[in-house]
Amino acid sequence: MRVITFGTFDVFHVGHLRILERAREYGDFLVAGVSTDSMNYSKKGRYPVYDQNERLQIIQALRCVDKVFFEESMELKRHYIESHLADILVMGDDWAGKFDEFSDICRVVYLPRTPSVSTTAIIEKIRIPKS
Ligand code: C2G
Repeated sequence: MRVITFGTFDVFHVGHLRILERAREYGDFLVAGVSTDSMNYSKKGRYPVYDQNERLQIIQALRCVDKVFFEESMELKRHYIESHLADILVMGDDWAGKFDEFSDICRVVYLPRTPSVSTTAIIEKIRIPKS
């Protein structure tokens, strides 16, 4: 079974690791789509802290990830699922219901997010207060 998941994975943390490890357990091949910097800019109005090549390299190096690619647009999800021959789409439950439209071509699974960790919280924690 081939599993696909998507994410920005900026300032990589244990919540990212856990979703990727759990996604991999749903099959025997995990493909991870890493969102591009320009996709982030158009979605959130800001660039990630780590650029897309750094984020891709980190995800690629993980034992639980078999293949990586750049996710250039949210609108291409159906194309990515099909072209990577994915049987199962796994996402964190902050996306619950959002990708149900793809259940005609694959199984769609939402897993609970790891509590108390996020890129935003880490950035806040290390931000040096301006004096
Ligand atoms: N995640 C998690 N636990 C956390 C934080 C994140 O399980 N504490 C999961 C999210 O639910 C998501 C994955 O880690 O499935 C990646 O999260 P982000 O890097 O925040 O990615 P996002 O901006 O949601 O990008 O096409 C969809 C986008 O590419 C998803």
